[in-house]
Amino acid sequence: KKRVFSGIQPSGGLTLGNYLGAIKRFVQMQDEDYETIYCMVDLHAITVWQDPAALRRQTRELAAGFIASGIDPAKSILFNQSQVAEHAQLGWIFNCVARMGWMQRMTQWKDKAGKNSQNASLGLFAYPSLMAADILTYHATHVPVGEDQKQHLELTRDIAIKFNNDYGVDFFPVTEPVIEGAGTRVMSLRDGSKKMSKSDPSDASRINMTDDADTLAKKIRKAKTDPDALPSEAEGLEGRAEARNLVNIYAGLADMSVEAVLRDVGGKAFSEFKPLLAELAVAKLAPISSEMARLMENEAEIDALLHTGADAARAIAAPILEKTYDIIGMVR
Ligand code: AQP
Repeated sequence: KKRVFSGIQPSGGLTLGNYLGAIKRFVQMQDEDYETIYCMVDLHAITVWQDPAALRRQTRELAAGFIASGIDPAKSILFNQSQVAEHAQLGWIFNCVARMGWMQRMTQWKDKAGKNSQNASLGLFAYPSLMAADILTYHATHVPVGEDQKQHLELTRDIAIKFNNDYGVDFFPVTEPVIEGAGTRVMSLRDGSKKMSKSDPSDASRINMTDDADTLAKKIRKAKTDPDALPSEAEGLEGRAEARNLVNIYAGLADMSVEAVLRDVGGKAFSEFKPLLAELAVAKLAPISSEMARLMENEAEIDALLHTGADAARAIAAPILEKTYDIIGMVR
């Protein structure tokens, strides 16, 4: 059976990038021919400092965001990473498989560690190795992610292949990234060359899933654009990063292709297009954010769901970890 695993960090509030790049596809895959496992990767979040109270709130809010977006805990396994110790245990083994040079080439490491990399946490450096463990401790075959995670998924494949070669086994699957649709690369509203991110210091750069209608409309109105009208064909977006981004967002929210959106809005000025985009964003996101707020009123219920999800996840992960220990020669 095809098995999907993917995760999101509770390192802040959910953004439209997380929704269009990841969660929307998670929901679709749940109703396709897959077994689906979705995780709040709290161990990944602490690779940069997290305030404990904020981490707790963000983890529950992320769980609420998943459910409000359509993840059904009866159909998918939904839990937070730290409740299933197998992730960290297999992560250690993969730290011994992966090579320093592989990690040094990761662009997310280079971006997040910045110039002062001596001061970054060891966990931030090893992030992709733990991510490989997240996926492979379930023998997941498919991983839906945004474009920015492509390099980490290639590294996951390299780790699986090296492990299998080192030990002469055919044990870990070589996973397929699932990077599809218009929303796989949602960019900052202030800079079309930067990805929209939870941790961007400028709130105006992103759309949060919890933004109210007025805030949403204002952010879209102020989004950076160029002075030209929208083209009627996709080639006309070449070299127009901000225009392309807003059209992609529209396409992602409306479940349309970029070509179909441009057939409708080609020739319009941004002053006409932006209100249409704002109206669509409010229509799609307001029901999700109000459902999130409702779910957040009952934290005990969220915690219980995550606990149940963790039990189900562990039931898959534990035998795979045991077999891994056996392959590498650990006495049980
Ligand atoms: N801008 C984006 N466009 C499309 N997909 C995106 N994703 C994130 N941003 C975009 C996808 O969301 C999933 C979860 O990401 P994450 O929370 O694990 O980490 P991230 O990619 O580092 O996301 P952020 O928002 O930028 O968080 P911070 O600021 O904490 O690093 C992934 O599938 C990702 O591709």
